[in-house]
Amino acid sequence: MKERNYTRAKQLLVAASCAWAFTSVSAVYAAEAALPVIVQELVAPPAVPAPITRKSAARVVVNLTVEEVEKEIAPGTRYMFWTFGGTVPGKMIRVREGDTVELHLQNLASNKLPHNIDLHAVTGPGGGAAQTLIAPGNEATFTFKALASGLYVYHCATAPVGMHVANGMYGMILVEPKEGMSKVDREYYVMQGDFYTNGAYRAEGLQGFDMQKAVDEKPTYVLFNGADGALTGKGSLTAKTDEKVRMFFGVGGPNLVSSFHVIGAIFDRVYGDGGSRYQENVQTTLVPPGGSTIVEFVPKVPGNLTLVDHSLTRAFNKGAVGLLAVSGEARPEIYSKGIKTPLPAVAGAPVKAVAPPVAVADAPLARGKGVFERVCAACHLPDGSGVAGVFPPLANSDFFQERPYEMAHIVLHGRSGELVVNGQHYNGVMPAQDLNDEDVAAVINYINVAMNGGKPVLNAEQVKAMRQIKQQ
Ligand code: HEC
Ligand SMILES: [Cu+2]
Repeated sequence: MKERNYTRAKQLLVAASCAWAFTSVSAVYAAEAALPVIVQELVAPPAVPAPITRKSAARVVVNLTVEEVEKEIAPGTRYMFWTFGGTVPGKMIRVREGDTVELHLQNLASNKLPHNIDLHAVTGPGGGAAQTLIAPGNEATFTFKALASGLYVYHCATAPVGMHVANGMYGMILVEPKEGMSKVDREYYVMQGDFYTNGAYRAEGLQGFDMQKAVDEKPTYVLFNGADGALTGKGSLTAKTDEKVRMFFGVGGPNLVSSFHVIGAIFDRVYGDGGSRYQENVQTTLVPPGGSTIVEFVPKVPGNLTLVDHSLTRAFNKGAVGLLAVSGEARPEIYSKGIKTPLPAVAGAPVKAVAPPVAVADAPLARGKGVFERVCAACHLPDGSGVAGVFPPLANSDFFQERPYEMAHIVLHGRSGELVVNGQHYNGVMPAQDLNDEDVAAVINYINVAMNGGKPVLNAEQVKAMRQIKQQ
């Protein structure tokens, strides 16, 4: 008897909750139907979709296409990337807190593998992974509500997940708070990822994926936006002095944490972990794989600011370098050019090889040698032989010998972007060297004479003239 009553009560409860569920579901559908439909504009990184100006919820339709594409991972080195939208990172999605997102994932028929998407902005098991798992030649549609504002990573979650992510299958979705975000002058979208190729760093030709290196977490490349040099040379980010810059930075991984830093800038605000609160006046911020940060700062003086993972061998030996080229008026009260003078010689101590200016005519090569050892040898090595794939040789350099005179431009203004020396590709960043005209002439002449079998090619007057012309 007791038992039957209990069962009856349960039946009633089920019936009641069904009725409740029915009305509330249809109410929800009615509300959803009323939402304006907006198709998300998708732009290639480092560009970002436009800020949201609307003040109410919408149904945002996102059409993402999974594309397996062979592209350059470094100059002369190719790799088969798996992507969301053809780019690494995948195209950024931008919605408003409370929006309903209708995500269409297409797996192109020309692809070889099944893929899916797990968005960290989703509240619910798997973040959409199960709903969107599809073989090539199919489309999956999945709808979710963006309940919480923040900057979220999305990624493929198809087994082996580490491999899909290592091949470039990640991107970010920004859920703006209801009240919107403060206005800035520039917004950029950068993601770091670790890549595992069969060959060594910058080994030429098409490279395959090395699962063992991935398991050992020993990447060949650590990159911003999927390619060595994606954000240097022609790809450099740009800003003007006093402009407010916002970077949406995330880590796809699959394995390495990033100590994200911009050399020459202090972040005014860091929305740590891509969340709602900000910290002020930050130098370096830690971003885990599958995590993000929003940094804001205002460059005050012109010059190149360098984006790095402050685990520095990743930056200088594995590719995690980018540039923000800042233009504008110099402000010596904030950032001066500096003065360098030799220390007075201590009695009895051996005299340093830096010759005083008056002795130039007598010993120009000695002066050049001194500059070389003090300044250039740190990167190009004391014998000028360079570091394969990273710092080009200055000794016996065909590039140098072709136009030794013009090399002064490189010393004066710095250089980034692709470069071929003795048949080997380089794509690094050489900072402008803060040297006076005599020293620049001396070091170029020294390199040409002592390391390339040439003759002196220029004097301080000519360097002075070259200083006025900024080449790119
Ligand atoms: C912080 C490291 C660093 C320092 C210091 C440095 N260089 Fe470089 N240099 C580089 C890198 C990296 C490149 C390649 C740039 C590129 O890929 O565009 C380069 C390229 C060059 C090139 C053109 C390529 C070649 O091999 O002929 C010349 C010339 C050169 N540097 C001269 C100098 C001289 C002279 C000095 C010292 C006054 C100097 N560099 C100091 C890093 C450095
Ligand atoms: Cu995948």
